[in-house]
Amino acid sequence: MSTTSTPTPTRAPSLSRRYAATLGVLAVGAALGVGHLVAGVVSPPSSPYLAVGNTVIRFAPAWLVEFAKTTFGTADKPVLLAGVGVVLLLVAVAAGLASRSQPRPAVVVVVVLGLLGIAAVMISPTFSPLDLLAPAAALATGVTVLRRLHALALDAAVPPRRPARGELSRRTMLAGSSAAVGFGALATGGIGQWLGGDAGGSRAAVTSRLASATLAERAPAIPASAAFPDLGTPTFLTANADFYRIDTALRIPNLTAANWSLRIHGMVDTEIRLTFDDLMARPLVERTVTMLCVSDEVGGDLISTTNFVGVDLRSILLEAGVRPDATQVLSTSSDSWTAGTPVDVIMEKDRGALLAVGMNGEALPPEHGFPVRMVVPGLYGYVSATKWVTDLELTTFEARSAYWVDRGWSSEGPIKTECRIDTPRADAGPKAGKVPVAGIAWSQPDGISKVEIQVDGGAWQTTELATEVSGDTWRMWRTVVDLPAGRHSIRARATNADGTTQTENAADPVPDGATGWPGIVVTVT
Ligand SMILES: Nc1nc2c(c(=O)[nH]1)N[C@H]1C(S)=C(S)[C@@H](COP(=O)(O)O)O[C@H]1N2
Ligand SMILES: [Mo]
Repeated sequence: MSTTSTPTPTRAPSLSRRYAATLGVLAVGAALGVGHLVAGVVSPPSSPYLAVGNTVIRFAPAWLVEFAKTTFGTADKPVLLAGVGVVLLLVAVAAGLASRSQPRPAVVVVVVLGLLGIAAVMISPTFSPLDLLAPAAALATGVTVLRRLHALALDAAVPPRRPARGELSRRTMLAGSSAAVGFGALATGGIGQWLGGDAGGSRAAVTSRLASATLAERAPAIPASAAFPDLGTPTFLTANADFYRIDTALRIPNLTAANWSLRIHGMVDTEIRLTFDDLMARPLVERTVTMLCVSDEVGGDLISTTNFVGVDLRSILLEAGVRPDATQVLSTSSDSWTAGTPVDVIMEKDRGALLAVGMNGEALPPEHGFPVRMVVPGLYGYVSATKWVTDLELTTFEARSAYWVDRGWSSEGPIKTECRIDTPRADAGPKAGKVPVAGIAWSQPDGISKVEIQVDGGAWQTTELATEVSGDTWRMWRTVVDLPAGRHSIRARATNADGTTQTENAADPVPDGATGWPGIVVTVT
């Protein structure tokens, strides 16, 4: 606010239309530029511009996405991002025009935009707390620029006064500051873009390479009878955005296909180094796998299923020539997380261990390991599923220990036979009479042969199993029970392909996976 008083003001000073609009654009532009720069250093997708753009794309109505795809092809995303840019530009101009005499309306708009940026970053599937830095810096920059330039501009708008000798005229100062802010916005944005690399572009390129690749082996189609989503079980394949996520990464590694490589070394006859192109030049196979986290509690949801596409890991190790005394494949990610996998499990002919590059027809999402992760069906993720994998060392369990093993978890992590009750939900009050009961069960890699339930401590009753897809995936089950009004307890237990029933002993996830029969209590009305 100007403190200069004019002797007889005819009107309160106000900015010209042209400058007011410019001011709005400068403030929003500086905010986005600084946000993009901070994001380039911390985590590229946390750029408020990209975060808002990606959120719009994520929640855009299907018809709009379809229209963008058919009209712009692979340029659909840049076009949508440009659209977001145009909307922001219009909002910035309007905010500026609403603030000719007072900065307040534009400040409110900039704060609201800033909060939208923060919200977009927070609901992104890749969110981690450090990601708040970029939108917060953007908000602070936008408000500061707006207040400062507005004050200067009001000053310059009062009737001209002859500058004292050696003093810059207010108009010159305003023009200089505005130009500096505009230049700064472009420079910070540009540097942020350069620092952030082109992970998004690289992912899109890998997705289109996968779309046109010929697969040497396709996963069998998934019949509709493999899942009962109408009854409340998950869909058979988990959408990438819903796939559970576990990792220690404070920020998602900023890898591209071009800057990725994998070294296979240690107790091998021939060290191998693979670029992403080397990997893609090998036969690509597709495998449907249910992944599970060892931290999953009985009844928990750290379990998901996807169609991975990748390269058979065993064939690569055969080429390297694993020495007979090597017992462990120690895999390391670009952010130095490690997992230790038994060599003999990876080398089982039917195990199907993969270096995966795709998930459900797309490149791996950044938060699931783009560009390459390891996958070993039948083992918990912490001993097998290294994301952003860049190094495989053949060694022994005595010589090296992996991240979670150093923290008290077991060095071996085969997935245990388990099941879960999805329907009825414990908090749902089904109506008395025929009540559907359904859920999932798993026993990788051999599969499930039976799931039984028990109502109120009575006799165990066999349920109907869904069509089996493979032993490496979950299997849904369902039944209907007659329940009178009142409280009822339901328990379930699964039996694997060789006839072993999961243990009743309730155990915590530490050190090698939870056990126990899942149970719910429902109130029937
Ligand atoms: N680089 C890296 N890879 C990792 C982890 C990690 O912390 N860092 N966590 C592992 C664990 S414990 C699990 S359960 C799986 C989870 O994979 P997802 O996030 O794709 O579901 O990744 C594994 N791979
Ligand atoms: Mo895990």
